[in-house]
Amino acid sequence: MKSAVTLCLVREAAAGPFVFHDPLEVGFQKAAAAGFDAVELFLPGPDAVEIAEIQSLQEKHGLAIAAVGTGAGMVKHGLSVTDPDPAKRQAALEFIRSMVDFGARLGAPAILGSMQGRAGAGVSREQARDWLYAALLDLGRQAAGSGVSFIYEPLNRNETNLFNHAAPATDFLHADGLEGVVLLADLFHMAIEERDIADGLREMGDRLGHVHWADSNRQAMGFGHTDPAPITAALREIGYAGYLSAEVFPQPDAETAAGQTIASIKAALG
Ligand code: LER
Ligand code: MN
Repeated sequence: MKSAVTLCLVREAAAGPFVFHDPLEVGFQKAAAAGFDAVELFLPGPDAVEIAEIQSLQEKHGLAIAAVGTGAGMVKHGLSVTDPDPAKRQAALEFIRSMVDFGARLGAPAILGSMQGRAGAGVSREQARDWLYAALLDLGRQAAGSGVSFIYEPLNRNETNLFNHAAPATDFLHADGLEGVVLLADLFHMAIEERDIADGLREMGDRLGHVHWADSNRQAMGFGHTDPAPITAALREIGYAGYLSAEVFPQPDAETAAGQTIASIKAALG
């Protein structure tokens, strides 16, 4: 397993659960200084930064790109793949497609989290799940064609009513054509929703593709009340070899959150 830390350049998400909210160069420098293997990027869109600029920072600081988030499509443009308006659904899909392409050029998968939206406002859960399926089918195939996976993230009940739990989300991904889609286990959402986080990870099994390494209060692991020991045991048991990525608040400050994350990952992996 490898370590990663979130770096956010989206102004509308300045108060969001991302460790670094610095200009790219500073964020890369801080991530490398803290000892991370990779950064997870939360950018305003596919044209916010030149690929060559990111690649040169990667080379300079020895960092991989773990994943790219797509939440800016929601927080900046109010888009989701389950919006009742077909034009907005289409715009959402196009935004995510552009982020899949952007991520693939860096060898990184894109994540569908908040842009999944929710049922309600005249949209049944069945209808919303059908639209989600159609989006994942398209995005999973696009990603596979570019040599990367596509990541779907179940969220807690306050952020979506589509999938809040590991087991039904895993069943959903077994549908025809979704082979290119993997799951994101955000340990903050799972601390709210799962009866047992480790069992949830076992449910995901080989469909687990990414982990947001966060404590129960969305601070760095060790600053809340989640016990990481059974979680890392389950990750080992299912043969997970991906990233443990800190999507947490910069509390009490970014450097302390980053340092605590690295310490918790070292302790967990022994
Ligand atoms: C949102 O709560 C979240 O966990 C993000 O990773 C999704 O964009
Ligand atoms: Mn997350």
